Amino acid sequence: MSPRAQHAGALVFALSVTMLVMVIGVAGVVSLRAATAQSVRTDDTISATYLARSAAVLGVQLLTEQSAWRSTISNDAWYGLGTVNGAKLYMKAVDDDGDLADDESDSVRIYGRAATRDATRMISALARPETVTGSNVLSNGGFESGTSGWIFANGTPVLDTSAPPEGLQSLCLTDRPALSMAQAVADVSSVVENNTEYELELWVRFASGTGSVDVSFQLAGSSPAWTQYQSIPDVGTTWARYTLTFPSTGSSSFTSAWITIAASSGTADFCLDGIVLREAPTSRLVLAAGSWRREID
Ligand SMILES: [Ca+2]
Ligand SMILES: [Ca+2]
Repeated sequence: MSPRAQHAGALVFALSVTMLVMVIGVAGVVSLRAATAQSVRTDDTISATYLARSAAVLGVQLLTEQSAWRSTISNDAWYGLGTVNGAKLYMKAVDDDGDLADDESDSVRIYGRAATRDATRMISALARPETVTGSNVLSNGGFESGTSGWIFANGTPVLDTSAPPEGLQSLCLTDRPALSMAQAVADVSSVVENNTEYELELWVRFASGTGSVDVSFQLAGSSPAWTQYQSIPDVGTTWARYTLTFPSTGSSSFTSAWITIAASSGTADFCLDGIVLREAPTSRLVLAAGSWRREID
């Protein structure tokens, strides 16, 4: 059975020669090339074995880079990865239930296959999805260092030690003028990156009544302009924690980046604490240790 070549549009593998060589280097093919005592045929067989393993590793890496891979590739279908030293490399993903897309938490078995001049080898390993959560990039989001790192508008910043939801103090904007948006602004120019989804978490409350809180994330100097808004309605007087997700920052360069947290109405004291900005959780595939299996072609 020869591997079934898939239509190029089905899976766009951004495969670079550099990446391929890097992965194959990890698998040890480079050192094998020095084994000159081997007969050509034996060398070819060993190369095919290592290249098959490399194909599986490369397959996992390529799938991880494509967030929608579960719906863009077919279960148990071979995809070509390219040719290295005359060997053709392929990979496929197999879900035991036959459906890659029905459950993102399903493990899949990744197969790598290499066909050299005189040998074809196939090897597989189990790949488990793992959620990766970014680290906080915002400084002093808990106001434990006072107002350091923050700029405020339309209100007087006052540190409040009475009942902070995190740490020893929160921050309230008091003496708010009517019909103005009280704002807490953080410069995140040096910590945010392009092509990244972020999420912002915060504790928020008003001293009285209810109101909405608007959070904007702006990349200044980008073209086209990039500003995203998220609104939290009905914030009350009890501390509540919210998580807001922002879409990818895109590829346009920017000169500065700003997070603005604003109370849009009323004059009640507006209080914040525990503000965290981090990369939104992403899912990646991780090869399970000890799960490699030689497959019979
Ligand atoms: Ca499934
Ligand atoms: Ca705090």
